[in-house]
Amino acid sequence: MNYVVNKMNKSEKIFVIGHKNPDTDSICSALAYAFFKKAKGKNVIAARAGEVCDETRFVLDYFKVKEPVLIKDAIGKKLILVDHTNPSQAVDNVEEADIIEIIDHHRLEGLETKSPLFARIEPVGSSATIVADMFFSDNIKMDKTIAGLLLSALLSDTIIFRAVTTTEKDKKIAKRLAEIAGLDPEKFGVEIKKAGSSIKTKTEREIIESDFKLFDSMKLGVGQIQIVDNTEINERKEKILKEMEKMRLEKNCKTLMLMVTNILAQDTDLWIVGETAAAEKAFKEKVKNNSIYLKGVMSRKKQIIPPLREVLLKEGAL
Ligand SMILES: [Mn+2]
Repeated sequence: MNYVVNKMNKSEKIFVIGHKNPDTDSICSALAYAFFKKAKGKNVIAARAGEVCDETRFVLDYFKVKEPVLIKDAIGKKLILVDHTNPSQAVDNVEEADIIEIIDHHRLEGLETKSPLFARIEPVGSSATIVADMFFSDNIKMDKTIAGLLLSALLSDTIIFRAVTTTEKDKKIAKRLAEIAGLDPEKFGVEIKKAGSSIKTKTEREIIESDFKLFDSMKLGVGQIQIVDNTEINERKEKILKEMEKMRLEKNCKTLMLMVTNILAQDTDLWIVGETAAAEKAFKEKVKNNSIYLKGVMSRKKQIIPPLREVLLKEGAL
């Protein structure tokens, strides 16, 4: 099926578009909302502001849907923004576009528009939740494909209902979408997340560097990789540790860590090379096989760096 191509009057074309570095919510909400507007007789085309990621590729292939058209510049275009409002995340020159609608679930920041607009912003787990709700309340018929796309986006953004942003409304809407699509949300959600977090094609260095931050004053480097199944990465642990030690020397760090974060189990296996004393104090746990297991820990910024910083401050190392 093709939800992208539109044969109506070119001059009235409206693009519905998500943010740059598009995630599954940005792509699938745009596709579904374009379908919704077309059902209401509007000439709306789904667009994207960048390349689709592995997870989204899996979803589009699964439902045999073509990716939305790529837009690199917004000058002079009529746009509906989904899944963002911040101009810094938007397609280039969004200030020069005519924004006629917004559908989003983030806080409002930094956007000015040329004219009054229709905006629907709700504190729910995904933009797809809002789009689905609009289909249901306006009685617009939704086929299996649209339901599947919206369900995928909802499951992706809420990390299969585990994210703190998940609401009762998300769960209710997901149930309805799953019934139409004929899918089991939990099982299908894991498939989506697996497809998006495979490390098969990544080198050890790429795994460590995929989300890596240096904390110069602490002589510390911390990477993070998000996975749904620890088996694959554990099989490569020795090689990854070796590469971590190499990187530690290159970057002149005392300690180098890799957070192996399982987003389903909601835990982190913290892999460590170099000095480990501060980490043992900070997390009140002995390092075994270069790791400390941390239940409930997912955030580097909130749960890893502050306790380490505190220990180093106490010891006068900062
Ligand atoms: Mn979203």
